[in-house]
Amino acid sequence: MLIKQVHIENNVTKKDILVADGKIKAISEHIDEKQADDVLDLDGKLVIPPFVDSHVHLDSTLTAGEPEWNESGTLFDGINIWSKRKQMLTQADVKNRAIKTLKKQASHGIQFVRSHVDVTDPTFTALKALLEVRAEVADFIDLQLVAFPQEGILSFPNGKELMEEAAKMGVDAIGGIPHYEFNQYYGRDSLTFLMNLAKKYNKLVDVHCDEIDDPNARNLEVLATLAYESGMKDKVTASHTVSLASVNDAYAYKLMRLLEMSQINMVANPLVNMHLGGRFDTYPKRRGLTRVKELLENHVNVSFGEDDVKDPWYPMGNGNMLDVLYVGILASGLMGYHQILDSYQLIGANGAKTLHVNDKYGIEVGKPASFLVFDTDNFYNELNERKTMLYSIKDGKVLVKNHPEMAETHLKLK
Ligand code: 17E
Ligand code: FE2
Repeated sequence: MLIKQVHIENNVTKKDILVADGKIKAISEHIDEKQADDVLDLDGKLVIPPFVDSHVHLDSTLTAGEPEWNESGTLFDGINIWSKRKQMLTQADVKNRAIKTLKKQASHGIQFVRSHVDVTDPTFTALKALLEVRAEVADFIDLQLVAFPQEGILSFPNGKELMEEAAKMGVDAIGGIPHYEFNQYYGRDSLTFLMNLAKKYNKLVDVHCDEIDDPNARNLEVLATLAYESGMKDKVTASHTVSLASVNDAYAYKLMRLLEMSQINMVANPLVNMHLGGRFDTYPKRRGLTRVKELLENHVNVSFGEDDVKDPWYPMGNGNMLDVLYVGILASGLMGYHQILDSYQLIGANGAKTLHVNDKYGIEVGKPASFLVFDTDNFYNELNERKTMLYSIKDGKVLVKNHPEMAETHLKLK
C-alpha cells in the first residue's frame, strides 16, 4: 500500500508512506507508484500515530445507574456503588461491556489501552473475563491489564493474597490505592508490598495514587522513592495524583526533583478528575486535576486517560480521546498555539512510553504501519474542527474507514 502526499505529524512538507508486510518500508517526498499494489491518494491530509488510552476501567464500563446513579459525584460514592454492582458480575456481562467499549474506542482511533481491573473480588470474575477479552481483541487493540485493588490491599480481607493470585493469572501490571487504605501506614506498606510483587513477577506498576483533595497526601513521594531506589524507574506509573493540585508550592517544588530523578510516568484523567474533584469544597473550589503543566516542564512524562466510560464514577464518555484532550489542555493552561498543535502527544507518544510499547509505536521506517488519517492538514485544525478520521490503520490493515462528512447546508447571505 502506498499513501500519497500526507502531512505526517503536522509536517508542512507532504510525504509518501510505503507500507508492506504490515510495516512502514519507506517515507519520502516521492515514492514510485509501481512499488505498491494499491495507492491511497490522500493529498494534504494529516497522519498521526494511533491514540493511546493509558488509563481506563473496562470492568465497570457501561454500568452507570446500576444499581443506582452516583448523584453526589464523589469518588467514595462511586466505590460504594461499584461494590454493589460487583456482586452481580458474570464473565459474560463483563466481556460484553468491555468489548463494546473497546470497539467504540477503536472506532475513534485508539489502538492501545491500559485497563485497571478490580481484583478485590475472591471470584476474580472481572479479571477472568478481561484476560479473555485481551486475547480476543488483539487484532484491533493492544490491551494491558492492571491488577487493581479497588477496596485496598491491607484494608481488604486477604488483599495481599488476591494481588499475588492476580499476578500469577497474567496481568501486565500491578496496581494500588494507598490513599484509600485505612491509614497512612497501610498506604505506605501497600506501596512496598506492590513494588516487591511487581519485581517478583516481572510486571509493570500503575498505582491509583493520591486521588484525593488532601494537601497532606504523601503517597506519591513514597512511590517515586521506591521507583528510584528499586531501579524500576520508568516501569512505574502514578495515576491521578490529584492531591498535587492541593499541596503548597514549596512542597511541589521539592517533589519535582524526585519525580524527574525517578523517571516515573504520570497519568492524569481530566474529565473524571474534574468531575470527582472539589466535591467537598464550597468556594474557592478546586478542580482536582494534577499539575500537568508543571510536571511536563520538569521533564516528567504525562499522558491523559479516559478513566471511565459511563460507570459509577462518571456518567458520560464515548471512547473519544479528543474530548479528554480538549478538556485536559484547557484545564491545564496548555492552549498556546504550538501546545495545541503538539497536544496529541498527551494521548499518543507519552501514553505509549507509559505502556512500554515504544518498539511498535511511531511513524518511522521499520515500525508497524499503524497510524490515523484525518480530513485536515494539522492537529490544531483537527482538535478545533473535529474533521472526520478517514482511516485507522494497524499493522498495515484498515481497521476503520470513514467517509468525509457530507452535510447539506442552506445558509445564503441576503
Ligand atoms: N476507582 C477509583 O478508585 N478511582 C477512579 N477514578 C475510578 C475507579 C474510575
Ligand atoms: Fe482510575
